[in-house]
Amino acid sequence: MISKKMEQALNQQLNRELFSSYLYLSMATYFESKNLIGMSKWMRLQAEEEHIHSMKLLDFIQKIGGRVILEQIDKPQIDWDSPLKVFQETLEHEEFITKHINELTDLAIEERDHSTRTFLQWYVDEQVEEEAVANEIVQKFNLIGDSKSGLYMLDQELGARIPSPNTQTKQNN
Ligand code: OFO
Repeated sequence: MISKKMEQALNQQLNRELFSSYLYLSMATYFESKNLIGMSKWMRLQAEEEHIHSMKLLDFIQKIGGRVILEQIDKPQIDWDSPLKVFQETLEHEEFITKHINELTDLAIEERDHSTRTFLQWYVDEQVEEEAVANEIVQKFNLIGDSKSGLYMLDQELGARIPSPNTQTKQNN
């Protein structure tokens, strides 16, 4: 049992997670066009994880007796001034998502909807991770400054990313 207000708010978050996936896919193609293959791989994985975040929401809305409404997904930005700008925007985007997850949690508490509140805890924890990782990469960019060899090494490092064990789909959990 879920209120209409909560159902609508979860559907809006579903759209945000789908947009996140779309945005990171766009960033992956930007990196690919700059021959930063490691960063492109990092962003593709990020896009896949966001897709999983959206599927978890979709499954939950249905499980709790709500109706999933798929809305239009906004067109993401396609170009950036520099690789650093991409990760700065990633951090800003994750802060924006955190704000909405917090608002959703507030609504669940206000409505005494304990199952949704418990469900949202996964996203609360995930956002801590998302912001920390994006912030760490921005700090690394700041350390290397304009160094081309630093950029090359960071590209190698980010290309070594493996899928997070924290992203399980309905099929494998
Ligand atoms: Fe779904 O965590 Fe990023 O946006």
